[in-house]
Amino acid sequence: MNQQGSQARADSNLEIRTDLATNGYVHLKHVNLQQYQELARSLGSLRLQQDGKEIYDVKARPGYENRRYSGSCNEIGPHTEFPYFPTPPSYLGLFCVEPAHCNGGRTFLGDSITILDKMMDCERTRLQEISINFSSTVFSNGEDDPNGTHAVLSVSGQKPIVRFSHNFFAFGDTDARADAEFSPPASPFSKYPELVKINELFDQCRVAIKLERGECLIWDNHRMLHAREAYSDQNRWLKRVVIQ
Ligand SMILES: O=C(O)CCC(=O)C(=O)O
Ligand SMILES: [Fe+2]
Repeated sequence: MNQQGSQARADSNLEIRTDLATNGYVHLKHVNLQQYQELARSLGSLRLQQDGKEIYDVKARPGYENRRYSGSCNEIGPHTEFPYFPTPPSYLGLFCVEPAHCNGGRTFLGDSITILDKMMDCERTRLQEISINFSSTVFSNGEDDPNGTHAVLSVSGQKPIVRFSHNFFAFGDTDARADAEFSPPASPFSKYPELVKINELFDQCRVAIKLERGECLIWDNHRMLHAREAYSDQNRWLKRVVIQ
């Protein structure tokens, strides 16, 4: 690579980091898989995902038809990724190999700074006290425990970490079955109105992004909640990175 090329790359990397810090996410167009991976690695180390690899295919596949999960075409409610980890990944990325050629399949992002701003002081305090034993019956990478008890909002570090899982709060599993009963009486949503409020505020403030081929999204997973709309095109194919 010549010096000019590397300078241009450094400039654009700085711009991306600034956008990430300001908006909580970046949506980039005209990137290839290698550029996406390089950018991801410049932000941190890539964590092994449920298939034991650094780059995970978000694509419908047999066995998950009945799950609100990345391996299905189903809707997934607002969540942050891997809330059960002692420290959830800092960033998440999605690169589009094949868009959904149908209605649906948009990725939604909602900023917890905006959401928490619309809540009352007592509700924000309560979120720091609500301790959830998050767990998944699907996730396994052979390294990390898919169980962990954490506050929904932790502010002990340099910047707050939000942990949220509509699937877990409504159905008791971060990768819940699609036919699970909604909000059984003992569910966190039934117990804690603050969680229901976050869910409603997410719907009001979210941005909707339909990824096209060669586009990627990278977002701050401690700050942004994400969700996915149901779709029918089985060929929709994204590549996800989890950056620590
Ligand atoms: O399919 C999507 O747009 C996102 C799915 C998701 O929640 C994830 O891969 O973490
Ligand atoms: Fe997700």
